[in-house]
Amino acid sequence: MINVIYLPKVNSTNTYAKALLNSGEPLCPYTVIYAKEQTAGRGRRGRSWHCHEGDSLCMSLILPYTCKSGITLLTALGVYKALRDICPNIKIKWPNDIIADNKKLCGILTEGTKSGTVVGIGINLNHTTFPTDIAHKATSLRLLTGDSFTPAEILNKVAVSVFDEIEKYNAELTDNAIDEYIPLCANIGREILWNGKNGVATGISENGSLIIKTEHGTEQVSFGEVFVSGIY
Ligand code: BTX
Repeated sequence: MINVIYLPKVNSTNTYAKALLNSGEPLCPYTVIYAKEQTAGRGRRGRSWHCHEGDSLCMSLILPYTCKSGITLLTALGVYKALRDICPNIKIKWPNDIIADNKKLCGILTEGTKSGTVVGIGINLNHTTFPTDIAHKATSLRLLTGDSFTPAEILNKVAVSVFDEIEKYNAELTDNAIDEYIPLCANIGREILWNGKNGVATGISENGSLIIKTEHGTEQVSFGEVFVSGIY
């Protein structure tokens, strides 16, 4: 049973969720923060996440586990499984996006606190247009399927699926989790550019790094920025 804390308006569901976790207030298991309107959605490294009321789903799950890199990958697996029936051509873009048509449909922001981990999930539901700066790299379920979606129906599917994946693997990136992840990962087999270097992604390591074969050998990239040839 999921406990949804509904907020009509908030700056960031992740910021709210972290404050709640740190307050020490007892929380039901499977707590999700959901905001109808998010005014200052955050991405990684201080970047912003575009949200538009009625078009975006903004939610944060509170997990009673310490923050580990595998949690982002398990969350992506959960989001993928929740959305694949609605939109079969989605893929996971390591480490934190769900993509379709080589554009970003969903972003995941994982943040640790001393009492647990918050995973923020932003999904573009009903957008038909995006702000100019992201128009070339963003897509929505509406643009992909022609249908409209209510945040509540998608929230429930996604939250159940993500909590399932995290619990199934006890928040650990096991060999089985990696075996599930790899065929769904858009990076694998593609040319990767990072830090002025390039190579082909061949796998995921046990700590969630991307394994890249270069002309000089094999390298592991942890959560830095990588560019995948052909994807935004
Ligand atoms: P990221 O840093 O990987 O991606 C952020 C980048 O994605 C931005 O710099 C911009 O180029 C692009 N972008 C911004 N908004 C969108 C959008 N709506 N669709 C596609 N591309 C976009 C990704 O970070 C993690 C995002 C997590 C968002 C959730 S929403 C609920 C929770 N609360 C919160 O503040 N953040 C999370």
